[in-house]
Amino acid sequence: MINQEKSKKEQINISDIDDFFVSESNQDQYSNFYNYQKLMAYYRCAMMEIATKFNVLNEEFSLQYERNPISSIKSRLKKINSIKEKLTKNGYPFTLDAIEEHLNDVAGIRVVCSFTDDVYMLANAFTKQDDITVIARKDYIKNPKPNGYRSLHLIVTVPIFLAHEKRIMKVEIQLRTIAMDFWATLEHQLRYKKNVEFTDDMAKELFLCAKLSEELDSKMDMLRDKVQLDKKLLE
Ligand code: 0O2
Repeated sequence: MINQEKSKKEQINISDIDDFFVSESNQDQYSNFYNYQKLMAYYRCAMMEIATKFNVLNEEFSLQYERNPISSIKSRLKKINSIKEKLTKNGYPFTLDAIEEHLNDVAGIRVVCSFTDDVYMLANAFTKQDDITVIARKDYIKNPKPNGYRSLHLIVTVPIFLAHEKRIMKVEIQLRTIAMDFWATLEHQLRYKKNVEFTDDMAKELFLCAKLSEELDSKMDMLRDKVQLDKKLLE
């Protein structure tokens, strides 16, 4: 069974949008508040759609090979302050249109896989689906970031079907192995520790840890091949 973490619903108050939506000032504050909540609900629906697609692929694969390619699926919705910060940083107004047009990562799904090959197998099976459109693909596994970060990132659109309309929503998907996830989670915690200077030596140590995690993935891939883990149950 996949360990699935649901994104917690952010509690926002009307005062949180006091200074927002400047260019939508023809609307009253309550409409803005309601419309913001509605847009966030659409993003949550899009995350559910994507998570279901990966759950289905996992189910099919586990029937054929008696193992789960997915270890966990996590989803998160970007917080209102981070949304505002990112728009402001990139010179956009804080409006609903700007959120939809200029932000790719309001809805984020992280799929943690067992082996590196599973990342590519799942990404290929997923992006082939005819309701998915790939907007961008960044392969930080083949080309890791200078600090050692590895993951496969996809920005996609997916339709959501509401009672009276169909909406096309953007979602950022990060696919990575357990080893990649372990490194990225701890690196994030260490790098953003408040009141502690992150030195060059620490960055070097982390880079070496990233290399170790890469080695670990390669060794696990070799072992999987040796035990012929992915021999089909029924040919
Ligand atoms: P959060 O809270 O996880 O969302 P972007 O800023 O997204 O428009 P960029 O920088 O080209 O453009 O995006 P990229 O490189 O695809 O990275 C986006 C996300 O990948 C980040 O989101 C992180 O989640 C993850 N990520 C990228 N680089 C690193 C890294 O070096 N270490 C770790 N731990 N995670 C990384 P956010 O918005 O930074 O944060």
